[in-house]
Amino acid sequence: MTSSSFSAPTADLAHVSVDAAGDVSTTPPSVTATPVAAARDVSVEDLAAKILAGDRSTLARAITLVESKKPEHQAKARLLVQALLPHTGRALRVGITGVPGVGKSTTIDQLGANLTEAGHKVAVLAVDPSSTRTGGSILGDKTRMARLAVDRNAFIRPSPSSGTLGGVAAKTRETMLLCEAAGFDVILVETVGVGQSETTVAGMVDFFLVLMLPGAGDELQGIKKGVLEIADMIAVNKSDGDNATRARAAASEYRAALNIMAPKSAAWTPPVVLISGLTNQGLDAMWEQVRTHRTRLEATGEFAERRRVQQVSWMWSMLEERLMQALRHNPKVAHRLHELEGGVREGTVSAALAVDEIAGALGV
Ligand SMILES: Nc1nc2c(ncn2[C@@H]2O[C@H](COP(=O)(O)OP(=O)(O)O)[C@@H](O)[C@H]2O)c(=O)[nH]1
Ligand SMILES: [Mg+2]
Repeated sequence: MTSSSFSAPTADLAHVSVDAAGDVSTTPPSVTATPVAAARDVSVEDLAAKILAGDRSTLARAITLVESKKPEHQAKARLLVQALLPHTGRALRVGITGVPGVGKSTTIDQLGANLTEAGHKVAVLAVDPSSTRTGGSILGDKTRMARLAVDRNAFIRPSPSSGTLGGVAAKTRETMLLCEAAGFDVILVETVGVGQSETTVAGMVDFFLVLMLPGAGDELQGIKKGVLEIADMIAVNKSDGDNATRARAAASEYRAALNIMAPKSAAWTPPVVLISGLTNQGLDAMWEQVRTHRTRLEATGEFAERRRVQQVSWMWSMLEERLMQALRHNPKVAHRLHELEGGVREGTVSAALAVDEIAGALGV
């Protein structure tokens, strides 16, 4: 990468704008951009400088660049992220999951408000590949996060509205880095308790928080063992009013369940806490646990090691995605892929033979 590539303007980019809902629109050059404006708008150096200065609209526009499918936008986004890399990594990254209705948005809104009140800058990102199908649940979430939505020290960004989980996750990671460069020191990544997305989010954060509903017995049966394995803390939400007793019972069942599992780290036993996102009860104590976790794992070196491991696995998953894309578009094999897949589906070609032919055509 040369330094000149940072300032090379791409005319195309100057005309991309983002509306309030985060949608991208492209307008003809004659309407929006003078050549001067174009140069100003597209220079990676300029974007980087404005992001570092905490300019929110530039941050929003840069995230749109990251989310764009156009190869030239992606290339620009990569340069931008690379340029900002030295200014990233200072935030505490927390993933939050739980079934729909458990109170993620309510809790994030209250927790976020507590944190900005204490002087933090909070970015809320979402990884929700299902939002493609449901038409963007986060728009509803934004109204649920009424306080943060109007808080100058908070920034809410919905999940990218299309793509595979891998694609959405890659964009969320880069968005996280941009937010860090813009001065956000707490990143909350919300995800739904569906399929692989929890593991994916756990793989990009320092701390993974699982929200549970009050109620024991039956509900405990429904817990996926996998989510307990990746949880750094369980918070039983809605522990208010009539729920208080049931919440305590649930908490002891979760504690028992966690007790029989090998902890991820010798320095940290995942606690089970009782909270109410609605009434703000227990949220300070919950956040204190997040901070204690960081202090303890920094002392053992695990905190930094976890990030290093995450970065390397990020590299490999991006590489895999890129290689698969190249494979699908490779003229030597593209036409055969479909036929071979059909053969494997019908049972006329063995999977191993199909792989042999494809790999052979690629010379690997
Ligand atoms: N009683 C009570 N209700 C809550 C609490 N947190 C959320 N809720 C309610 O539960 C419903 C779902 O909350 P929401 O934050 O949208 O859940 P999400 O789908 O996990 O984001 C809403 O009606 C909230 O008002 C809580 O701590 N106590
Ligand atoms: Mg929600």
